[in-house]
Amino acid sequence: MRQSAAEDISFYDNHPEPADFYSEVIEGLGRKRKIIPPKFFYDAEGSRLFDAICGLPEYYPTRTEMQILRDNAADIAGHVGEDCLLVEPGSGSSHKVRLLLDSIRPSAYMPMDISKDHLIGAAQRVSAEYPWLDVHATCADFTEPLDLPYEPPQGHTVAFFPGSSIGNFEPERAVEFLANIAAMVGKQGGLLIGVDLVMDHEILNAAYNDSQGVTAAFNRNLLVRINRELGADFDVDSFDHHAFYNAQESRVEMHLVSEVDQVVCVNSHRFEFAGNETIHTENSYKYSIEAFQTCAREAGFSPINVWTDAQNLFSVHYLEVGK
Ligand code: AVI
Repeated sequence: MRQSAAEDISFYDNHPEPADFYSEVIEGLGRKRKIIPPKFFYDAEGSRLFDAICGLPEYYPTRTEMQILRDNAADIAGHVGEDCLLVEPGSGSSHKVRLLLDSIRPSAYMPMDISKDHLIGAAQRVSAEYPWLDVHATCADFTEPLDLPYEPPQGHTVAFFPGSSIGNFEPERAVEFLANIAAMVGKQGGLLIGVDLVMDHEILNAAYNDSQGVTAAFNRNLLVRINRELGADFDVDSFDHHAFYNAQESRVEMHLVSEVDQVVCVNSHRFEFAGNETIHTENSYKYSIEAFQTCAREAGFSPINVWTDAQNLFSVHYLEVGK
């Protein structure tokens, strides 16, 4: 459904279902190995802490990906081709796309996010900064299959998915997500995606255990949020941040570790923790170039090109549907 949000942008509302925070927390804490999905990190404070993580000296992915985009913008544009509709699932503040817009010169840009107010504000700012660009903001849950609410009169569609957010999906879900994107962009379509590489364990461990404790605060904020929003009584300080690279699974795991035996209530539900028992809060998978290309192929894409930094920390892939 098309609604005009402001003079300069078009707005489409797919009315995404909000996640059921309460049910997912109760279900996750009721498991033998307790888990809480990482999508719940991002309340206002969690989003602020994540932005702070992106600027930390140890957290190399953000600055490395941005440098790759900056250094290769013209070459990337050459592969993406002229006059595409550029769709960005999970666009947030639409920060990184600004590194590409002047080179790619898409016929239209479609930021897509579940948070309506944030989406509209960010889309309006892009529109004001790039007066030549047609902006079509879409409020939708990008993790679900989606038909685009707007199709350009001509040209192909390319999705942009930076930040290695693909790493926070379990591998089977990552392939499913890529297949949804392939269906969304259609036959002539493409995908430009940022993927964190497998590397030296020390660099990875440092990136998720920063010396200022910002990642620890980000992890613990999940419990602060559960206390506030779900009426729980977590003693937040009695849970330690624990993050480490699991080489066998090719992922960084984040956990919250109970320092002592304790009981926590979430509303009327009671959960027992033994000392050292953990809540698994995030997996961040790392892919070699070949491993990611295998996933992309399974999802119906062909690898076209890949750009990396000199230290081989991060990769940006361009994929096209079929071929
Ligand atoms: C959003 N995502 C790609 C980040 C990551 O590296 O997996 C989230 C994060 N967790 C701890 N630090 C950053």
